[in-house]
Amino acid sequence: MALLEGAEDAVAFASGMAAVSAVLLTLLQQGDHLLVARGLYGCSHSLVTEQLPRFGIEFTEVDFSQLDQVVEAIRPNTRLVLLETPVNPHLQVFDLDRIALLARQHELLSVVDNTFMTPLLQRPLSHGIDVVLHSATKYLNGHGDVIAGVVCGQAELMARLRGEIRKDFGAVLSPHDAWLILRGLKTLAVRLERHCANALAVAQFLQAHPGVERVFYPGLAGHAGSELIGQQMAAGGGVVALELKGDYADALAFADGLKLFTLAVSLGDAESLVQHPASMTHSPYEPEARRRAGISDTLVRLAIGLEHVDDLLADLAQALEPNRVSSGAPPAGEVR
Ligand code: 4LM
Repeated sequence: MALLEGAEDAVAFASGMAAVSAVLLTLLQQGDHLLVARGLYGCSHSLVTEQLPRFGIEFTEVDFSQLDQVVEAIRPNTRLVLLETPVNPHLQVFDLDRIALLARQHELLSVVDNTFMTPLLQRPLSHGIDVVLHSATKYLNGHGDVIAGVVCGQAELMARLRGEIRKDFGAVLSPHDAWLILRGLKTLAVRLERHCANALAVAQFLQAHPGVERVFYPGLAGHAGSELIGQQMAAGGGVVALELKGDYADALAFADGLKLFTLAVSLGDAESLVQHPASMTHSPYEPEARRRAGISDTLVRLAIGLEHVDDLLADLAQALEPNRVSSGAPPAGEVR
């Protein structure tokens, strides 16, 4: 992973969240403040907004596409910026060159969660970012059967993560899971080609569908930050989000109506997955924070798998047929 990300070293963890928490607990102290992207994965959000404040670490949520607002949010005790790009789940893309420069100018550490891209599509360290991390649960493993995380960066920080933080907090990756990820990495390049090609076809199909209000996919012209494709990102990735025409119940009925897509959180598996951020990955958000992050009740996220694209499009077409009725109650809020 260090070679792929162009880092001095890398450290593996037992989950993506263990990687996120280890980085924040290593780089921040009581009394510090950090800036985080709106729309971060729900558990990263609750780590920052619910857990860290218990240890005297404050945060501000910012829109990293509005750098003047980011600068305004910097305080004397701000130490770090944390973002995903594209950001979970509506896939807004942020300019890493500009964010890394801004962080340097203000003596802030910059941390990028590169889970959605992998180092084959985007290498944040090459843009001047200090630390890059992954949920290896997703594309790096690729088969939906491992939970793991990785952090990449300078040797000194990695030595601290390995020798102190991971040891003392105990989130060690099992050898068998490490082996499965190494096996997954062998096919990462070919899998990503298929994920990205399928995702682009799905995004184009949805964009032309009358039942769809809006499609979010970085590979579509006009998407926020799509000009960074080819510059910062090699392709749009394998995740597509859409807003349906209708309401909360229609979004759930659509997700339930899909037959090939499994209703589940996660992404980067061989199989396509569908999830409803407001009740699943982003349920840890307070409703107001969710609204600010642009996560509406009708937003549905598709993690496009490796199936034949015709099968995916046929499944989407049947689930989007009008007059589908909701099967009832939303999934349990605890499913993250
Ligand atoms: C999901 N995500 O979105 P572990 N960073 C990012 C993520 O999307 C996730 C993690 C870290 C989803 C899983 C339920 C950008 C997770 C956390 O699940 O702890 O390996 O990764 O569906």
